[in-house]
Amino acid sequence: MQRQPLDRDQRIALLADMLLIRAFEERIVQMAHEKGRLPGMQITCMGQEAVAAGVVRALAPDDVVVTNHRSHGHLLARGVDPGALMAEIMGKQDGLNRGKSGTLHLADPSRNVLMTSTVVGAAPPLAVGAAFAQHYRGEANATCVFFGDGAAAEGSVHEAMNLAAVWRLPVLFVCESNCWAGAQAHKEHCPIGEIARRAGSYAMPGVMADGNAVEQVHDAARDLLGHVRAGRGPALLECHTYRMRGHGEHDPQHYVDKAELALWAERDPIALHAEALRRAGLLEPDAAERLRQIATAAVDAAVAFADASPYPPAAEALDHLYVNPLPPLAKEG
Ligand SMILES: Cc1ncc(C[n+]2csc(CCOP(=O)(O)OP(=O)(O)O)c2C)c(N)n1
Ligand SMILES: [Mg+2]
Repeated sequence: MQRQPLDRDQRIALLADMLLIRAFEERIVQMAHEKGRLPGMQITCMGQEAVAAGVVRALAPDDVVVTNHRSHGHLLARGVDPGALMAEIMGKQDGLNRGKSGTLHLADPSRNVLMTSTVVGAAPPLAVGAAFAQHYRGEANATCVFFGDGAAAEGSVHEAMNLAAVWRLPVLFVCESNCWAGAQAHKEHCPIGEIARRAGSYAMPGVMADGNAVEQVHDAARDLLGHVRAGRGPALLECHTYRMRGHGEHDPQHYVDKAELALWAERDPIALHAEALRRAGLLEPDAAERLRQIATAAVDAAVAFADASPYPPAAEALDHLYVNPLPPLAKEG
């Protein structure tokens, strides 16, 4: 397939996206360890930025995104406002979901981010439903769903792939193979190295990409979306990457081999892409640092916005939970 190469601006935009995600997640890590600063569990995608940036930049605005518990990168790449995201993570009133989601159940209908499901393996069946709606309405767009290598062992994921294939639904399944599912290494929950090979069981294309090489991820996603949009059914993209932090910030990852972590640190997706751009003569020596400062300033502004937002009033606790709320129950007696 003849593919249009990315231009300079697109290649730099991938770097800027990854830098914003990294700056945001670094701040989450910092705040998660400040007592009382953030409520609940904090799960970051540090090290996996190339998957979010590469896949999401290949999507069209009308495409639907469904994601999982490790979702901040997907949302930021999709253009979700960092201030609204930070306020939501803090449980504030001006948060993306009025403080009712926190970090784990995020949605942004204005950007077609349908849902974040923290139930492992629940996102793919939801994506099949969204894709069924697209297909039924005769729309030309697709649904992209992110899930982990651990989730790929859940029955629901295979039912979703099977049904999407039988009905030729426009779903791009994206498996972020980050070598871990909680404290379980890949080989403890998966007998084959490449999850992408399972696509063959559902007669769909399955592609394995280097998940730390943002342009490779982007090109693979774009090619597979071409297949999906042509009405030829779903596709599976597996991105091989590494979870650089514990499962969440409560997890000191004592079970992780330090040498393995160091090896992956050398394959940092941001440094790799910046170096590729420099070698191609597209990035001046201090340009990456300037982009990093812009990302840090955006995160500073997001934190200031979130800090200034109040907590939602208790009286609103049951509001805004449903698109079409049920009528209030009639009082007895
Ligand atoms: C149905 C279900 N089982 C277990 C959990 C607890 N849990 C949350 S994340 C996780 C690991 C998921 O691993 P993976 O799918 O590889 O995603 P990753 O965390 O590596 O991004 C587990 C077991 C859950 N949230 N839902
Ligand atoms: Mg995983």
